[in-house]
Amino acid sequence: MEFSELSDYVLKGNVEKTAEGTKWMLEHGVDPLRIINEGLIAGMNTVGVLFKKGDMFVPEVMRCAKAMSGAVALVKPHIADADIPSRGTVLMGTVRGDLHDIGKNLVVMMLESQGFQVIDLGVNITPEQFVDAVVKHQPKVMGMSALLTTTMPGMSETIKALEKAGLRDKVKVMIGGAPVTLAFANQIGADGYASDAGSAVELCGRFVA
Ligand code: B1M
Repeated sequence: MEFSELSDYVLKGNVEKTAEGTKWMLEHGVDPLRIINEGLIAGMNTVGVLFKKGDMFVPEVMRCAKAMSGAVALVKPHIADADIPSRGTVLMGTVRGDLHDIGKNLVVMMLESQGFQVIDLGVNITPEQFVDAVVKHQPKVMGMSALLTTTMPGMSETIKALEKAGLRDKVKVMIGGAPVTLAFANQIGADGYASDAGSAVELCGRFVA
């Protein structure tokens, strides 16, 4: 089984074959991170290209997302290390109006595997919900994900809401998602930007050091 075959199963939205291929790779000792990066994410990247060109439509993309999420759930136990002492709490959510959660879920999984306690608020999270959760959980880091250019302003609004609530200096703000850049993070006053799940873990590590 090659990574390209696994990518192809994701691209075809074949939930069963993606799961079977992932299990096969795990059983044959393939590095779980390579399964995610070179198999599953590679497949989703091609989905993105075809979706943009109008060669794939929302129902098909949803099936691909289902195949990917199912496979990520299979990989998760092979990455998590329950014995690592807690490095602090990270709050995570996808911003208001945005339902994309595959990337966020990968970041959550990687953070948990590296000893962070993660409170995942889910998707479509309003600035008020982020602020309430910061009050309730007092995390060291608050992470916001956005996949749509139209929902990115929700990140800036959430930072303003934190300022208004007098909480801005109590929590580090990390942002990410395909359309997000370091320049945007600087522009809206976030503390950091991560381009992928591994960088998000590194950034959180620096925040809590
Ligand atoms: Co959507 N979608 N989608 N979609 N979708 C995009 C984002 C799009 C780029 C596709 C395209 O046109 N090429 C486009 C956005 C265009 C734009 O904004 N300019 C788009 C669109 C238009 C839409 C709809 C509007 C389509 C419609 O209805 N007409 C609609 C919007 C729904 C909504 O949110 N309100 C929509 C819906 C959907 C589905 C539901 C079908 C599905 C989502 C399923 C789900 O998430 N449960 C979907 C998908 C799957 C995609 C693409 C194809 C793939 C996204 C993905 O999962 N990538 C996407 C195309 C693309 O991104 N190229 C697309 C894999 C994932 C591992 O990568 O999410 O980037 P990513 O996460 C990475 C990094 O970005 C980073 O780490 C992750 C791991 O490496 N990261 C962080 C992410 N969050 C982070 C947070 C951090 C740090 C790092 O700190 C807090």
